[in-house]
Amino acid sequence: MKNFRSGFVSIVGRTNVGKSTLINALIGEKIAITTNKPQTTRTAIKAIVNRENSQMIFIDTPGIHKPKTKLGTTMNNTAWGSVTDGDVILFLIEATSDKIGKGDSLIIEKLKQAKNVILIINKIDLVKKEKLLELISLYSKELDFKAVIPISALKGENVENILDEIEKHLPVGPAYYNIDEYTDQTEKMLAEEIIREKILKLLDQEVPHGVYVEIEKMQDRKTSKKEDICDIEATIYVLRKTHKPIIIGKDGAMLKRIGTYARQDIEKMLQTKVNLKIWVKIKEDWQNMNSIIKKFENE
Ligand SMILES: Nc1nc2c(ncn2[C@@H]2O[C@H](COP(=O)(O)OP(=O)(O)OP(=O)(O)O)[C@@H](O)[C@H]2O)c(=O)[nH]1
Ligand SMILES: [Mg+2]
Repeated sequence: MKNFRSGFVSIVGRTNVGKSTLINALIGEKIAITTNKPQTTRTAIKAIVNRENSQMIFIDTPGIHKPKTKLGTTMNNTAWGSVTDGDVILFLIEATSDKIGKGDSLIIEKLKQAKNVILIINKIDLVKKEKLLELISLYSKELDFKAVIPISALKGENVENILDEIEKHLPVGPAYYNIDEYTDQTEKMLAEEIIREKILKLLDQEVPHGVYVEIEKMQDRKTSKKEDICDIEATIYVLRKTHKPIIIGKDGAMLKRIGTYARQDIEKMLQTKVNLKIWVKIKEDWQNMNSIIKKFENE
């Protein structure tokens, strides 16, 4: 096809602005976990959108923040690396903000080296129209955006317009991925993230941010009634001794809730019954251990 276009699209912005909610909305599948807590996303996550005349490879990134651990530094490196890397950059901000904060100023500075930057004003469901106009004029003074698109990633509002706009700026090129591939995340990675999402949603800040999840076993089998079932064994690693009883809860009640919610989501993803077993272990200071941080590095 002569006019087929393809390319990479980075989604960048401060933490919690809705980058992962947007990537899910763009592909219509849940491949990135989303929570109201900062620093939810820890690695770059790819999602592929195929259209009649184009293929776009989106990259969701960790939110830009001030790192306090080696994990934080690795996450920030991934995020900063994506700011200028990509045929098109979607720079996300929140409609509720009323000035350009320090984080956004730093991002804008770096974006001056990028090719095609589109400003996405997210969470428009939370503000009035007049507020949007002010924000558009404020940011437009700072950078020459190819377009400014107000959206609600949560409600899927105006998301299709982003695809139309990106297509205009993609170079002519072939499809890099098969049409049936929509993410680089394996089922194991997705299941680990689903478990971590439940922990982030059910518990306060400190404990979930010190958690990482590892799946040791993921195996299909037939039950005695000849039904398909997937046995999954996972371990939640916590940062401190005091965190373990919090994750487990009184008489195991919290771990049971985490397990039930995670199992329901994993069943939906795998389209099969799941038997999920979870252990909790302590790994002190893992956020500063190179051997573990490797898992989060961008390959
Ligand atoms: N009201 C409203 N909330 C939204 C919208 N988009 C995202 N959110 C919420 O904003 C919060 C953060 O969303 P995420 O998608 O996890 O944000 P993120 O930018 O990926 O965050 P990090 O991964 O931590 O950098 C969640 O509670 C979302 O439900 C939107 O359009 N409207
Ligand atoms: Mg995210």
